[in-house]
Amino acid sequence: MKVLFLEIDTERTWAVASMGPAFLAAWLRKHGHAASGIRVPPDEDAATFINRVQEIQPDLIGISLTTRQWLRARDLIAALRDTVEVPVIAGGLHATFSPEAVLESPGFDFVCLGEGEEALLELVTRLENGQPTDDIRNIQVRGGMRPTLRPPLASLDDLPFLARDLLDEQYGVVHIATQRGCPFPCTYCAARQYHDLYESDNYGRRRSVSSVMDELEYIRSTGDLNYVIFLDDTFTIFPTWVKEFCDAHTKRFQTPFSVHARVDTVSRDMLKMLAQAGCRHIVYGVESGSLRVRREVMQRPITNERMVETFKWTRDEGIIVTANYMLGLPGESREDLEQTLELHQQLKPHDFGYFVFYPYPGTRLFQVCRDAGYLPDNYLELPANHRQSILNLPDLSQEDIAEFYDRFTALREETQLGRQSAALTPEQEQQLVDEVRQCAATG
Ligand code: B12
Ligand code: SF4
Repeated sequence: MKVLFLEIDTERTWAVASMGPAFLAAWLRKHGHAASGIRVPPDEDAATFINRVQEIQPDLIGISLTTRQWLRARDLIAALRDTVEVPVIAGGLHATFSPEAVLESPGFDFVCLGEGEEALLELVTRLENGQPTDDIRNIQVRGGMRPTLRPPLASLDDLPFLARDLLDEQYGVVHIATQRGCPFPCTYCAARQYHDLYESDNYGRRRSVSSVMDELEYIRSTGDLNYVIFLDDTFTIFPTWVKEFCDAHTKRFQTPFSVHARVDTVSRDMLKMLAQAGCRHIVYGVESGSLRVRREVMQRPITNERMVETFKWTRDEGIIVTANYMLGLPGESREDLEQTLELHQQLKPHDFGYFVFYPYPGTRLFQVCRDAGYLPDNYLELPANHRQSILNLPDLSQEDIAEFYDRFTALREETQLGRQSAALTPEQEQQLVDEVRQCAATG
């Protein structure tokens, strides 16, 4: 069977396409099916998109959904199905936690809840053989009941390497996933919700170091391997795994790489080891400068002192450090946001990201916002981005949040200009400022 995956870009084209379809395409190919992907750029109109799909003539369309992608995906699929009679299945976090809303929209026949490899293969096989499709575990059918779930895959080492042709990678910058699931309870995080979906503490799994090394070796032997971005939520959980990884990577590759980490999962020794193994960049989620907000709202009780110390250790090891902040959470005040700006001055990261809070379906804070009446009635019709709040909060107005967002943008302009070692021409300065503003306008 021929499966076509769609990557729906919204306001900007991200440097890498969704990982989910690249996993699924590899799995389908391993089992004898054809799988390909197309990316729908932000400015492509529906007619052009439909023509491109028609040229490929797929037997099934697969679409991976984050909440941000949902509204555009909904419109494009409705337009497609006016012209082309092809079954459509959606998966990913948004579809998993809003299956009914997705299946009520024209053109969507199936939703996959949770991990997709085995479920999609079963659906494809049944469709190919003309068998019924209404009793497949993890697959909810339009108009059907919520399905039961099969257990998560026992070992991630059984997965074939990613189908990189779907990822749209360039310049030998490759993306690797070594784990699924995250053990932490952050209340705003959609990734965390898979643990609750499967009602299991065993959802978290990690590939063996040798499997990761084999994938890197495979990439090197078939193309360019210049930089590796590990897309795991928290690369630094399980210190023994990290040590084994660093030893193996130092011996075999030394390709520069970057990771995401939580401050409370790293030690000075681990940072030293990572730096020696080639780690050039770490992104830490700081989220808020207010310990009260981190403790009471986010369930991230890391102290400011620990953060300042860890940022210093990271810089001392010559690793570029990025901090990520959030603004506009329920229970947050202007004073809390001032504290975030103050903490930023102490952390001194090389760069930072700042994201207006959006309540993702399935998260605990989504529930809090709904129960407290902070969500507007038409929230499903509002764009899910990280630059504009959709909430009606009692202690922080949308104007307050917008004002702080602008202050973060101004601060980032300053940080970026301050990072330059050589003097810039006025044109170069303007270009840098424009880039920061463009990022803020599409964040
Ligand atoms: C890597 C990553 C990225 C990458 C790649 C994008 C991607 N979606 O893969 C980049 C850097 C581009 C990115 C960008 C953003 N991301 Co991001 N990202 C992640 C991250 C850390 C890992 C995703 C991943 O690879 N998972 C591994 C794969 C295997 O899991 P999976 O995607 O769930 O896929 C499995 C199943 O869901 C299912 N499945 C998935 N798709 C499909 C499709 C079909 C047809 C079927 C049958 C099944 C199926 O099968 C897959 C294999 O088992 C997640 C956190 C997380 N752990 O999920 C956040 C996450 C997906 N990102 C998030 C966000 C908010 C963003 C940004 C908006 C952030 C920003 N403002 O900069 C952008 C928007 C991107 C977009 N296109 O909309 C949120 C999404 C929340 C939500 N409900 O929408 C998450 C969950 C982070 C969080 N903690 O809240 N992101
Ligand atoms: S925010 Fe990060 S650490 Fe917290 S649950 Fe999500 S992925 Fe895990």
